Amino acid sequence: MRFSTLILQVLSLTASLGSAAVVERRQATTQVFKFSSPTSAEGIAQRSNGQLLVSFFDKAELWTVDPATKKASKLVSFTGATCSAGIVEIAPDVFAVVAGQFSFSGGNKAGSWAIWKVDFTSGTAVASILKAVPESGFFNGLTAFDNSTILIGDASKGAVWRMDTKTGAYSIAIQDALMNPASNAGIPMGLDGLRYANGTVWFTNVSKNALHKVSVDATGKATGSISTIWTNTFSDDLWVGPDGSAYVATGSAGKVQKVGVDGKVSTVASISGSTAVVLGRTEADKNTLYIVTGQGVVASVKV
Ligand SMILES: *[C@@H]1O[C@H](CO)[C@@H](O)[C@H](O)[C@H]1NC(C)=O
Ligand SMILES: *[C@@H]1O[C@H](CO)[C@@H](O)[C@H](O)[C@H]1NC(C)=O
Ligand SMILES: CC(=O)N[C@H]1CO[C@H](CO)[C@@H](O)[C@@H]1O
Repeated sequence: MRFSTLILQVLSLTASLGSAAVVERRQATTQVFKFSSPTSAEGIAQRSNGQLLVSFFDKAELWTVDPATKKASKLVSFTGATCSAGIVEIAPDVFAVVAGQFSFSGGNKAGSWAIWKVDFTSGTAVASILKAVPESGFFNGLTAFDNSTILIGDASKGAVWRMDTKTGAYSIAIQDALMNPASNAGIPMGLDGLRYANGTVWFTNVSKNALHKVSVDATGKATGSISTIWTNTFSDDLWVGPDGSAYVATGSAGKVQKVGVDGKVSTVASISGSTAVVLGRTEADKNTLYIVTGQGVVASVKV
């Protein structure tokens, strides 16, 4: 997500003041593609065939980017929505995508958010609404939980919803003050990045420069207290790799941070405005981290 210039300045000042303890091992990234319109890339996922999927904060569209040919094309316009966000695979080559009504000029429309289904199994992208959620505040993050459940981050309610991907049944799994927007947030967003892996829910608070994690049970409810990894670096969406390392997009902080299995934080890429990351899933790119930015860049870096 992208904040106003004033907020960005404040956040990058905070980030630069707070990053002294971080191990610096940043690498330049390689540009895969650059969007000119829409531009605020917000979510990224990869299909099993290697094609990337990209969503946009400034437009409710899903695009595909081929990392080999460096070409992109639009797959879906989510009708009735102006903004799209988290993307996650819910069955082989079937993806769920967050879409709803937000714009930088008009703000967020609570209750407008839905989870869409984009099904590639027929050979083309077929989009339909999986479930509209009238109780939604401001959906953004999205992660797989088990093979029939997703978790959805609600940035204004400060909550994680769980949804059954077969029935669309949903309820709040976790709600905590650490997920609330800061009282002075330029856009009323708290919980932004959301990723479940191996019994742990990782989340960021985008208006509080914070990364947290919490252990959860089989229903997605927290089983212990929430722990804090940092509170000094602007934090957007994140990915957790197969070895348990987390990779976090840090927007105006200008880098992608890795939280190793040992808890050590290091910098794996230098890039401005990163909003989301995903680790490649094919044999050829399993060590490649793909990054999207609020300026329309899709980039890659070896990790
Ligand atoms: C889904 O998970 C359940 C329990 O973990 C398992 O029994 C079932 O086989 C899985 N179904 C699919 C389609 O993977
Ligand atoms: C998963 O969690 C268990 C228990 O906390 C831990 O021992 C294991 O190393 C973790 N595996 C990964 C891949 O993170
Ligand atoms: C500005 C703000 O609200 N900061 C909070 C961020 O979250 C940490 C805990 O993760 C709090 O200690 C800070 O007060």
